[in-house]
Amino acid sequence: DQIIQGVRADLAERQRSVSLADLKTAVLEQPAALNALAALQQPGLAVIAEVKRRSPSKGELASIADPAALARRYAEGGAAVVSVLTEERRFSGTLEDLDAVRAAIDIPVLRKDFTVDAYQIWEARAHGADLVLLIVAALSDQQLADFLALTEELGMHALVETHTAEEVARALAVGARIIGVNVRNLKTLDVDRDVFAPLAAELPAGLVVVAESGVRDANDVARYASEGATAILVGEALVSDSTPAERIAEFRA
Ligand code: IGP
Repeated sequence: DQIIQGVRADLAERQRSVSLADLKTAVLEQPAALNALAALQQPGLAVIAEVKRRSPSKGELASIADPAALARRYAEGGAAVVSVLTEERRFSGTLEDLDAVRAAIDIPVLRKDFTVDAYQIWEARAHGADLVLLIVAALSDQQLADFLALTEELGMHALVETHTAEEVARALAVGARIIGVNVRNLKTLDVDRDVFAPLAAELPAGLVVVAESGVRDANDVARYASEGATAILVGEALVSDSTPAERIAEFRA
């Protein structure tokens, strides 16, 4: 659809300025990826705290002058992972934001983008990411399997995002170990928290189950946790809070 078209156009431009061979060289110079799976499996509810400047549904969420400072607050509050949106057209994210966050903290970092090409996985690792997002709805089974394999070859993990029972089945079939249920429908952008429970119920124990989107307060967190979430991914509520570290600590309590 439209989002993906924009992502592909921006990708084509980056591919013209930075070759895959250049990225592979940069990957060799990176320290090894941090173990995001282990970070997400620590006891208690894990929080993935997102650096998100704007969203297509709500427009500008916060003017984030210093993504590194925000990421440090997230880490202080006890986030397991910091997510950085790098999609430019809809979310005003950049790879510079990813670089700044990577340099600021020593916990795993998720490069959050619409992955449609292996180039983006090399790019994520070249910029220090430990985890990438794979959205099942945007990929064929073959792409999903190939991208997951490449992610693991590069020492990273993948957050495999679903929104329907069919997508959950596809995520399980490729052996995803970190499965997200996004309660936001990416076509209509509507948030429906009732989407989470029935899909979480399909997931075998032992996986990391991430409730994505629509977390407003501790009540939402408690509900997702009671429905089987072992982790939550929170953007808007944290970027628009004046004390994000305290808010994360409250979510984990
Ligand atoms: C965060 P929220 O409602 O807390 O700001 O949502 C996250 O779930 C959302 O940013 C997201 C997303 C995505 C963004 C989930 N999946 C895929 C872009 C692409």
